[in-house]
Amino acid sequence: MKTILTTAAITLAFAAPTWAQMAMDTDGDGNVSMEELQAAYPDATADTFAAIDTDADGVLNETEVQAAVDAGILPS
Ligand SMILES: [Ca+2]
Ligand SMILES: [Ca+2]
Repeated sequence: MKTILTTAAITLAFAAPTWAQMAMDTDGDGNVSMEELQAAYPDATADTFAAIDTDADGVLNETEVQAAVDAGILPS
């Protein structure tokens, strides 16, 4: 039973950044737009968005959001 609980806790920890992305992606297209970022984080600026959008395609994918959470740019 203890092993099952530990595994569940680890799975939850790894899933958290994905939840952050899905919470922000309000139109469900799989990416977070500037508008969606600012809806979740009103203090986010265009500079913040550009810092997270490392491939500069104008939207934030799951990898970019997770990197931003890991770097402390976005709260997890
Ligand atoms: Ca979206
Ligand atoms: Ca991007």
